[in-house]
Amino acid sequence: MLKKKVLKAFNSQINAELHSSSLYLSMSSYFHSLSLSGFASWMRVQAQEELLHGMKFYDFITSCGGRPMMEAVAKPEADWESPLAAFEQVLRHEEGITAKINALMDLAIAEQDHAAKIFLQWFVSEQVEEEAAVGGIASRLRLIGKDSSGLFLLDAELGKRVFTPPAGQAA
Ligand code: OFO
Repeated sequence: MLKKKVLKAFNSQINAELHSSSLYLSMSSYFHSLSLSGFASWMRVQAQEELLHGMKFYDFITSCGGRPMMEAVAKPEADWESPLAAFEQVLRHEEGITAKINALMDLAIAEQDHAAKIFLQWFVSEQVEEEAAVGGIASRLRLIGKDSSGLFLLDAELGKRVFTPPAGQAA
């Protein structure tokens, strides 16, 4: 059984993950509008992963006998000044998500909720990977600058990313 405070915080995290998914899908659409199909595909995969993150919280709440509650998802931006500006926003966004996950872990520790701590451990590691991946792409975009051939090479590379749903899930 989840404690009230943990249930409330986990419900808010579902909303944060759905907002991340919506933001990245909006970025995917932005990249499509620039004919950068590899970037668009990378962002679409990212959006699918965020939806899965939200579902992980949803499923954890129900498996603990709680009821997930949906809230309005904040409207994402639709346009960015450049691919670099979009990735810089993703990095800031993910740093904010990391802070939220850390706050959830602090709460689970304070409430002595061991199941929640084990559940959150996956997200702690995932955030390290996400910040590294996004920070790496932002750095490369800075190096590329206005060199369009560099941008198209990176686009081809990012287009290779595929979404692999975990066994038994088809988000
Ligand atoms: Fe981008 O990560 Fe979810 O939690």
